[in-house]
Amino acid sequence: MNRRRFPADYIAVKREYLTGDPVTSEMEPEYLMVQPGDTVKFIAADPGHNAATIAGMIPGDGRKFVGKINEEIEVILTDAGIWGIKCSPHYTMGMVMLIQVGDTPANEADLPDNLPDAARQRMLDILERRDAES
Ligand SMILES: [Cu+2]
Repeated sequence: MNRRRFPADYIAVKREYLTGDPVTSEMEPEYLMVQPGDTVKFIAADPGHNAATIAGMIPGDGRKFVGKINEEIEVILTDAGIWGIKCSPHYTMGMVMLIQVGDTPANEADLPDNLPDAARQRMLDILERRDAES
């Protein structure tokens, strides 16, 4: 198992426009591994986005957070488990990421049933890419 661990301040939110293709929205990195109590900073690398927790994807006694659009926020991820993060305006387009807090990798069972289709698909893709890299 050789998963990359990103420094907490690496995380960024961006949106890419591909000529001739539908708009794609993504967060980078899409899968982040940290330890309980680590601080994660969400950087507004491109205007028009935010970072917020996804209901049903906050482990343990973790607290939800909702950044304002273009706001750079720092949050302490207290509880081990899989945190689901979304960009609120582009959630239904699948602009999401996963944060693994602690040593247990995310798997499909961590995804709630009520996710928007594009968000669920993006998360499944994220897990597949992560597995391909390990
Ligand atoms: Cu967005």
